[in-house]
Amino acid sequence: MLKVLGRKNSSNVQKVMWACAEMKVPVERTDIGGPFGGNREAAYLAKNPNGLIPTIEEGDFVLWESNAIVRYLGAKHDLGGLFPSNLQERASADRWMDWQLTTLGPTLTPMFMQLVRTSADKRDPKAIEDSRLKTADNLKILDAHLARNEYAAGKRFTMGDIPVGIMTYRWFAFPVERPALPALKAWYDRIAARPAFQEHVSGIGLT
Ligand SMILES: N[C@@H](CCC(=O)N[C@@H](CS)C(=O)NCC(=O)O)C(=O)O
Repeated sequence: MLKVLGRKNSSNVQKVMWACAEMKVPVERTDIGGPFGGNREAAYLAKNPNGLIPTIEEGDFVLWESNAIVRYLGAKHDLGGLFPSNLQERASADRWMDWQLTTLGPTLTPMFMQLVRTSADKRDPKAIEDSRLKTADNLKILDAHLARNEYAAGKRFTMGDIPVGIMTYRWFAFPVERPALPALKAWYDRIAARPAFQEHVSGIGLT
């Protein structure tokens, strides 16, 4: 069975778990990282020299980088579905996956670390506000796209919705002021109705 190494409240582990649940791929997940530790030990570093989660194992095959894992599993188990076979649809999905890793994630992560992983007395209000403003600016870009497209890659749910879907869950769960982004909210409501999202993202909550 496919092994997933990583704690279930990591956004990057959630990408893999959500994708597997969408495709009904059975998974054996082991808690690694955060309070569970294990990710700096030699045995883990031999699999993933970054010391980060997630890592997957399929027999002798080991893979890290969450979006690469989602692409690999999608191509293997749901070609033409979660992993589009149409090249333009696939490139659109890839684009939003890359944008989450390079653009949206780095602006939202400081706010997450402050509001969720830092005790109230140690928080830095300026870091939260900077992160809130930059994230809102980025989400305006996604909102404008979703005003013209039902999903990240166009007309249907694909792997392109997964990384941005998890970031958007966090954005709506934070106790902060948010600009009205109606297309983002309508898309998010469609995503949030999916049982696999409820099991692996919203059901886990902000922890
Ligand atoms: N680009 C990597 C980033 C992985 C990453 O930063 N993972 C975080 C959790 S979301 C991590 O391993 N943090 C250390 C820990 O959990 O102990 C990916 O997408 O897989």
